[in-house]
Amino acid sequence: MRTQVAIIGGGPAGMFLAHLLRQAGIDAVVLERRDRAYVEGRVRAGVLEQGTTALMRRLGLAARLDREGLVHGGTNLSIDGALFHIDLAALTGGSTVTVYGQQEVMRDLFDAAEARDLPILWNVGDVALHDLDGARPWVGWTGDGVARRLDCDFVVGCDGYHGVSRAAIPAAVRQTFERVYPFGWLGILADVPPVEHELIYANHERGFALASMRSATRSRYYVQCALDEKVADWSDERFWDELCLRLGPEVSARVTRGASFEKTIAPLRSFVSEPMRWGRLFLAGDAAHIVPPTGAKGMNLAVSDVIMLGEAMAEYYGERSTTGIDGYSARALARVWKAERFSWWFTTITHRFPDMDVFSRRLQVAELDYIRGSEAAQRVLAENYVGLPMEVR
Ligand code: RFL
Ligand code: PHB
Repeated sequence: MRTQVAIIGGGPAGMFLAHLLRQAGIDAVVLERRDRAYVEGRVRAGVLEQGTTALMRRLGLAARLDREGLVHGGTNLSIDGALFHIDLAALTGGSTVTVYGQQEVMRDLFDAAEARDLPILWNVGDVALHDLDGARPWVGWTGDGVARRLDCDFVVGCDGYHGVSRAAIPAAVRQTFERVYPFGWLGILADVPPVEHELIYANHERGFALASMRSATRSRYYVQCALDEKVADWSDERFWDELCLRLGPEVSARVTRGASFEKTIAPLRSFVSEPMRWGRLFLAGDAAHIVPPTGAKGMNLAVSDVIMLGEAMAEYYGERSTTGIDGYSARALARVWKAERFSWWFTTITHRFPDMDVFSRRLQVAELDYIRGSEAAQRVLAENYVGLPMEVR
């Protein structure tokens, strides 16, 4: 079997890239370790930047997004129960974000892939990348117990943080940068109306909380928890009590409680692996970098990576120019590090750190109070939150 671009992983990075390449007339095959139901079932991102929604429109994937997505012109911060609003649209000259779950994005990507006959190989095992430093790379894998081979011009590793692609770059070439945070997020989904029509990022003495949503009737809430805690320790009642404490009496009086139907704990991490290209291998999305979810940047970063890579490949096949692919790593990393910085900063001002003394707490409170009172500070937050430009050259 032969194709132009072998894409490892059928998450947001891999599937957006597959659609971008198809639009540019480039052949690609996606190799995904799991099945469609599994990938579509993962409850993850909730907030799309304008660059992401624009790409969905450009790829003809936005019919449902335009009907069901919740456009937010603002967001809220809260400090020890006192809420204040950040008018994202007014501060950024009209930019908004859209609440539309990653599960919905995946469904739209897969439905369109089926309609357009984009080749996706499901349940592939033992993916191994070969001859990446030569002109004829190939991917080996097993399907139905049989060893198989895909020859290609390029391999793109879109296989997430736990994938195999990153490790195919020799250790002598690869540099990694990492911060692991001493806490996680416990998240639930419940079919109850959201407490507020926009999100609330809450810093409370007891820890961070986030009020988000998936629709007018489905809420997504998170509370910061210790890393050694177990989901089983958190009954729904305990979760709602803790959430309400952290949101403060005024907001929590409006919280509608209900049975949760999803409850998971996710660790928080900042991580970057450089470079994002080695020979004929390119990395995109979580395979190359992770951000803590506080800034809602993870999936959006995967999208900006593949926009850059899609342009670079179109240049290569269209004009036989290697300028784009040669510049990909530096160009992508410049944007990645800005999102890393923002996500790290937003996490540090909103979370309770175990080693925090009174001085650090006072600084945190002062920083949030400064944001509340300063339009300049709010603009910096807003510009980053709605997303830095995803350049289309
Ligand atoms: P993914 O989604 O991990 O997809 C990788 C795919 O590769 C497959 N795979 C393999 N396939 C073949 N062979 C192998 N050896 C393979 N190994 C792995 C996997 O099965 C999978 O299908 O990476 P991708 O595409 O880079 O996308 C990244 C995003 O999923 C991620 O950044 C976001 O979910 C992060 N995230 C958020 N992002 C946002 O933009 N906004 C948010 O509001 C937001 N909230 C979140 C989040 C992530 C969270 N968790 C649980 C980590 C909230 C949470 C709680
Ligand atoms: C979510 O709705 O899952 C969500 C929203 C905002 C974030 C992270 C997650 O910053």
